[in-house]
Amino acid sequence: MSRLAHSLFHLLALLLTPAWTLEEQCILQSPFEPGFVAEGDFVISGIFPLHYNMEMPDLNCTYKPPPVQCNGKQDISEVNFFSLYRFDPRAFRWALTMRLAVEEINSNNSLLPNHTLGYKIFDSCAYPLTGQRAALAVINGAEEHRSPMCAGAAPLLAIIGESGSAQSIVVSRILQPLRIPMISYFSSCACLGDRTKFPTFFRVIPSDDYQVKAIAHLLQHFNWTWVGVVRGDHEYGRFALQGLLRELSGTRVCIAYQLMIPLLYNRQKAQEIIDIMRTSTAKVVVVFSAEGELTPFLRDYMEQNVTGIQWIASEAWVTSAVFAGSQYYPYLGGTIGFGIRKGYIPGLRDYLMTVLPQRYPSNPLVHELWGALYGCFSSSSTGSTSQLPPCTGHETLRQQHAAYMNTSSPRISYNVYKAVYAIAYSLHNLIQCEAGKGPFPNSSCADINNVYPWQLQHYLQDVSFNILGEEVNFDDKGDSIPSYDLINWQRGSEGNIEFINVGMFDGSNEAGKELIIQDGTITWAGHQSKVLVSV
Ligand code: TCR
Repeated sequence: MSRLAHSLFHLLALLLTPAWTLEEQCILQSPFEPGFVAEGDFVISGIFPLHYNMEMPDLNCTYKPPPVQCNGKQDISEVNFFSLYRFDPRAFRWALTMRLAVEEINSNNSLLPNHTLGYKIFDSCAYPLTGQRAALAVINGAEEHRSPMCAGAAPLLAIIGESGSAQSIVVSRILQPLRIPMISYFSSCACLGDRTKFPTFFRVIPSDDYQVKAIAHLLQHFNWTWVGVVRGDHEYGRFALQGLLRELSGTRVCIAYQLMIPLLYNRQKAQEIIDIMRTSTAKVVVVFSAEGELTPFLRDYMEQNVTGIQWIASEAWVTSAVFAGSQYYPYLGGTIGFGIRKGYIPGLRDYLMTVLPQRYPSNPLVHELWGALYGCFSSSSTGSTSQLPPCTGHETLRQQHAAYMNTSSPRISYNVYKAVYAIAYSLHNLIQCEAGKGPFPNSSCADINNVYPWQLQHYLQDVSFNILGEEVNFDDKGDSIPSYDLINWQRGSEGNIEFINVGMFDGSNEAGKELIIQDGTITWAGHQSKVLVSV
């Protein structure tokens, strides 16, 4: 095993292994990787899908199963660097955005004055099982740190995470007995809005209940009568489809077919889906999927030269930079869908520029980032036994990761940013509590030296603040304000795809007035300016 892979394995094992002794847990309060842990008066955790290649151990029980690893074997059908490491620079950007927000808050004298936020960042590997292990690692010791053995260590108060809905469901169930609030940056499944099942769950992304409403309005607006639906094999896909069926019942729109891309990608199944899409007269297809699972499907779809489909993209892929290359335009041009609001985070780009291997020589994640971005191994200090060539300084940014540095209008990073601020404002309100006028029994306030997560949750529920011109608050289900941009995939000057705003959906407007469409500005599938008929 290369030194890089070895140290990475070590880090992940450290992050993911829940079986620490109490003594070790105390030690973990000190930074285990410079840059990814910081002490503070109030500690929050972030869980991000930094890798996306979980390897399931063989469970035939003839020998002790090894631990699940985040960085599994490569897929031999796609031998390239990308599949070798399965490191997601975009998720790393989200993690860095959390760190930037914490640092900003700590240097802000009017928000949370005289107190500091600390953080710990964990990798969930983008799967429910590994997300579960990350959650166990996060909370391991969350209670024990209140014990005298770990005196002085600040307890964990909240979690920024998880990513996908399936992961958040698992993590939320684990946090529930400890009453630790979590704020997800992109779990949008309507199922998570059930407070009886997920009492500590909050999110800074609208529930898909609003998105399916918006899509149903859109289908009716363009008089499409027959549409197909394709979805991923997870809660997000399942509930979104259910919601869309609910919204369409009683309307003129009918579902021609409902198909599922299997979680473990299977070419034969994909072929069946492609054949149905090709032969059906319904040419409008709504796809509820994340970009990762859609990538192999679209590769197979494009290989067969199928055209004439008008795609309706779900929010998770409607602004996917990975599909923006010119080779996609003949197949995906004209796609339309609802995207969450973007925001410009001043300072994010400069901040990302400071994350250099020279600056963090012992941080394996930074080396991985470099490998993923430039395809070279950057460390001189560890002696390169990596499978990558050493960096010469003349590499160019790999195209599939160019989006890492594109910080002009982030959506998910912006959500992470808002989530951290929501916690900071809540803590700020908590420490401003006036003795005798507090919200707790006998009008008491929280003890600032021993704040409990449920006390923070009380303030989180009521928090309301303005950030970069946008109002942030949560309704009684922990949901945030439902507002989307309507996005259309148009041809850019270099033949590439550009994501153009052609309207909006504001779920807080009165019924019938939520959707605003600039009809004339839309480009349809096949580079047409006239809307297609789907019967
Ligand atoms: N909710 C999806 C996951 C997801 C996503 C995204 C992933 C959403 N938006 C953007 C990557 C980028 C919407 C879920 O599972 O809930």
